[in-house]
Amino acid sequence: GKSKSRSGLKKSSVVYPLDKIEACSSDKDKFVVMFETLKQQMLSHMSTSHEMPPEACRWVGDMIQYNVIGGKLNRGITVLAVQRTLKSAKMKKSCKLTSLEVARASVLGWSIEWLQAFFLVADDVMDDSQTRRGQPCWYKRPEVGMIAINDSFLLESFIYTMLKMHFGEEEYYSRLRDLFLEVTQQTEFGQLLDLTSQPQGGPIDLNRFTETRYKQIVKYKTAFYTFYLPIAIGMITSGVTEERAYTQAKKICCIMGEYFQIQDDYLDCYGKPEDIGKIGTDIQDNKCSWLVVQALKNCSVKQRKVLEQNYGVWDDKKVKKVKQLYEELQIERMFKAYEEESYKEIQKQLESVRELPKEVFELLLKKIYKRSK
Ligand code: DMA
Ligand code: MG
Ligand code: MG
Ligand code: MG
Repeated sequence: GKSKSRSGLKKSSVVYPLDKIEACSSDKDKFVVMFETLKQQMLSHMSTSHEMPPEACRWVGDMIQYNVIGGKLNRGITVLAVQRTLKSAKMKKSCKLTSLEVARASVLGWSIEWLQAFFLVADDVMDDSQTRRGQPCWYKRPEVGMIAINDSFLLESFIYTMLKMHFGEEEYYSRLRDLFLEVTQQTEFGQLLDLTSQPQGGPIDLNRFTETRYKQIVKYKTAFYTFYLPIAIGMITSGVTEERAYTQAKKICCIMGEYFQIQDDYLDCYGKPEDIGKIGTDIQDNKCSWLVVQALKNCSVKQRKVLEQNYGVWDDKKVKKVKQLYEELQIERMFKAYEEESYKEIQKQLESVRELPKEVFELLLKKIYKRSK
């Protein structure tokens, strides 16, 4: 039959492992089942539509396995939860998703996980990181090195292969694709602000670590792809068309994203590597972290000098001095207080949600509140 479109992507022949999905009880297990199918589809896209030799396919298969798997999958699984919540709201009773609905929502969930893998592979190169998800960063592997840069591009490109393969015929296809493109660009703007918050090579300018700058960095580098994207995807595929609903979702997601990145900054310094799967680098990397912004807001002239002389250097002794200063200023206690307060603030904001069921956001909030990884 007509199994190939003009672009060479197989569409009407797309098959979903529905039996395997039905055999799983949890969302997470169902979601994971879909991974193997997608990986195989991307590999056969390479070999069948683009004449890539077996060794190239093997490289990409290993690369996908290494970088897409191993995270918490919160973003991906959220797409399933949002889909179910919006279906229930539409039917005015609580309902389940069919296996086909689960499979298709999982493709979109995995697209976010692929996007995240793309960002992380590149982020680790740029941040000089050593480990990620409890293993060496991809670029740190001797056989990889700077090939990691092209691998990150490939991870991104597969998102659009998956979207077209599975959703190319939907009327909301272009809206979906534009959302991914837009969120990717926003995240890259955020990375730009993150990477250029200090002048390269020059002396450190602590005046640039302001609360305003901080908020802008985290909104762009984290909030859009972590919170807005999974929710907006669920909304698009559920047929939500009122712009007001998207605006409201964006607002709440930005507040939650700020909270989430402040946790990430806290964990960079105080998290256990065995919990967070990575070794912190924010002090060495001269990052505009929430911790340094708080330290600057509360330090004496003398303490500011300590920061000036020790922040932003790959030297364990200097890192230790910065951490000692954080001790003196009780930054850890300030974080705990912030966490409580922010949680209450988010719940207050949720009270005024009208355009969407509150559960959409509550599910996400429950997953991240007081997280240790
Ligand atoms: C996270 O920044 C943002 C993106 C887009 C990956 P980060 O460098 O703080 O992340 P991590 O702490 O995981 O390296
Ligand atoms: Mg990083
Ligand atoms: Mg970074
Ligand atoms: Mg971090």
